[in-house]
Amino acid sequence: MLTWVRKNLFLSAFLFSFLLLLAGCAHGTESDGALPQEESESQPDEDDIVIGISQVGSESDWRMMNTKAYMDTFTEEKGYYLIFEDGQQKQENQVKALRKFILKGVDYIVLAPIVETGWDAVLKEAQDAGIPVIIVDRDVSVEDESLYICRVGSDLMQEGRNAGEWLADYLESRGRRNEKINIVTLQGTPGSTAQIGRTSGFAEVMKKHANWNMLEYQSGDFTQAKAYEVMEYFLETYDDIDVVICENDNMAFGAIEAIKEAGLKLGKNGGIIMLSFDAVRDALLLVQKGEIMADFECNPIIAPLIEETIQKLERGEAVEKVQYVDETYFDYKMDIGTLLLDREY
Ligand code: GYE
Repeated sequence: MLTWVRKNLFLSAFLFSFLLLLAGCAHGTESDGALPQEESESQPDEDDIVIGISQVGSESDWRMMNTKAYMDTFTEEKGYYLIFEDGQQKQENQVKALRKFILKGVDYIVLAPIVETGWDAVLKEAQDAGIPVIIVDRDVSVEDESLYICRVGSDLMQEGRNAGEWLADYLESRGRRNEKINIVTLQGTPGSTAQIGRTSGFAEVMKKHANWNMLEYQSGDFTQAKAYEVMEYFLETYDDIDVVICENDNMAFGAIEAIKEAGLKLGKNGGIIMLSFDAVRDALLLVQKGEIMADFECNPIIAPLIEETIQKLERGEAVEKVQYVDETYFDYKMDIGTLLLDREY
């Protein structure tokens, strides 16, 4: 039987090849700074809308789905010419990509920023070049908010609050309202909105529960492999962990493997209570098994809302500065099997 790590490495490799294939179909995709062959062959049509997308990387199932949605939405048939750049989890690569988009004179820049800070200078360059920038997925923290048109993504702080509220209700329902509850958190990439929002949203609820004891926060960088190591460390260090908060599903996969290897139980019958974020398909299957108790959805399919925004801008209409996608949560009591039937991710 494949272990979770191996299974998901395999899955990631498969998805990665698939995305490479898709990316190959998009125009001008490159990763090493050299102009790819097809870029010299393929040029946008005169009335194409040229969009430069700077993506974070390919660190999680969520990200793979998020990228696929861009490819599916901004197609040639619909009159888009897409330049997709994978930042490989490094801000410097993303800054380089933005400068390249500016040089090329794209019509729109779509930026999924790995972290919130450090964007002022390059966004000013885009503004000076008259190129509208749409911030997607995570947020930026800049002095002058007119440097970008709007942000389209998730209310990541609300996701964190939802997790806290869910835990409070659950503990209450199990008669554990006043018990000391030891918690560890596997955080996402430090300084990313997904980390900041989820951590602080949860912390807000935690303040109302003096008996909740956060033993430690450690980053698993949103990846399964790193989370596996951090969870091993948590288990070696603390012998009474009640709750594990994983700030994304891939980290939950790594943490679950470490917990099982340590011979510990997960779930409602005296096991570790695991909460996660994203609600990708493989994680929902674990919710169904009761290994993840609740998963707070983060919708990766934001491309259609970005397209709607671009179309509004094309018509000269105003757009909302902050636009959130709809999200919900799933827990072990729900009929996951049925809802997976018509869920895309
Ligand atoms: O939760 C995680 C990914 O920024 C919301 O990034 C996104 C997060 C998502 O790697 O899986």
